[in-house]
Amino acid sequence: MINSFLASYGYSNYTIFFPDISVPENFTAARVVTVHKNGYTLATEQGILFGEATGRLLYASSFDEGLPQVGDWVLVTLYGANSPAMVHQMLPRFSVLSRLMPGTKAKEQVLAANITKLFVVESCDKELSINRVERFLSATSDKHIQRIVVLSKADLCSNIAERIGAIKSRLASTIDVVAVSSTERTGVSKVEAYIGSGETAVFIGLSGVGKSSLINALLDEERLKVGDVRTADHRGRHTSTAREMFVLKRGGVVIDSPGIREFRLTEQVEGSDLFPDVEELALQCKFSGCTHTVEPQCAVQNALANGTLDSMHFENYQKMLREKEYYLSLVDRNLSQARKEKTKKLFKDYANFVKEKKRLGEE
Ligand SMILES: Nc1nc2c(ncn2[C@@H]2O[C@H](COP(=O)(O)OP(=O)(O)OP(=O)(O)O)[C@@H](O)[C@H]2O)c(=O)[nH]1
Ligand SMILES: [Mg+2]
Ligand SMILES: [Zn+2]
Repeated sequence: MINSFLASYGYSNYTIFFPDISVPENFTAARVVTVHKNGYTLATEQGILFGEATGRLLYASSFDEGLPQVGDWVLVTLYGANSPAMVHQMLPRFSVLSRLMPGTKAKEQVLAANITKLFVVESCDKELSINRVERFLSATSDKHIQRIVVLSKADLCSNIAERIGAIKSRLASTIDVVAVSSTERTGVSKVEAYIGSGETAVFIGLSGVGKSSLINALLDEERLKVGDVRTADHRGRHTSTAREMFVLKRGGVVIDSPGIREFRLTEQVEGSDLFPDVEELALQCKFSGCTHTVEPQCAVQNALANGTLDSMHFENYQKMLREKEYYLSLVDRNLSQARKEKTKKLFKDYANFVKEKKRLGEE
């Protein structure tokens, strides 16, 4: 019998993908709800508990599949409400949402694990960018993850049908498009209908598009902090700062995430018309490959120091450059091969763990 609290976090759904999963005696399965600096918020059969990774897990993860992320199922030992649970082993993942770490070729960063739905949120209070929608959609092509486009803030535009039509005509017919207004609560139930009991959905999109507002509407309570109109200005100040998981009343799990923009295409960075001031300054740096960080006689650093260059503006420029690197690393690397190897490795690790515990139990 699966514990009902774990079931509400999708454990039954998970075991459909891995029917042979076995939990050694004295251990129990738990799901990572949030990742903190020093540990995890876990959904366990005793409710929500704080958990810490064992030294063995920390050691093992530093050079292979990485540490558990939001959505991961793990094997834990519980010590009651007043002591942290110990996280011993990650269980295999049936799907991941990941990105390559900006600026590195080899490192993949898992954003969420064991998900079945990906909602790409694009807001209607701005000009529609189908390119951007496509880039976010390209975050995964996992066959276990259905992708849906959400046009948010439908109350703020008058041409919603036109926008839906424009997106539909560009995208594959397998990708649905729904319009919602979280403030007027229209279309919210359409989103909810995609998230079956035991399923896990992730919401991604630029900062300020209304991801947290939509999740609040789905939860029917103001659980998540929402950005005020002034700060939601797409300049990199995120209201949500962590990926976090919530259970819907009618079943199903949703993961909120901070706004991300890493699926930007390189053409938009090169020859971008957004940063002519920085580009011009960069031409005046003493060294041609100047990174504008530690080099002497750097025109950019000088301009920042005397206030003629806005530091927020420059930060944004640097961020865009990192994204360009990221994009370049994406196109020349066989990500799916690396992913397959990782999945295999994780499964082997888990199987070894179970075998070892079983042997110890028999001794
Ligand atoms: N008019 C209108 N405003 C909305 C709607 N949904 C969200 N907003 C507003 O948009 C702003 C940003 O909303 P958030 O939900 O914080 O956006 P977010 O995508 O979670 O942003 P980050 O956490 O920074 O990634 C807030 O001021 C919301 O009140 C909507 O349906 N209609
Ligand atoms: Mg948010
Ligand atoms: Zn410089």
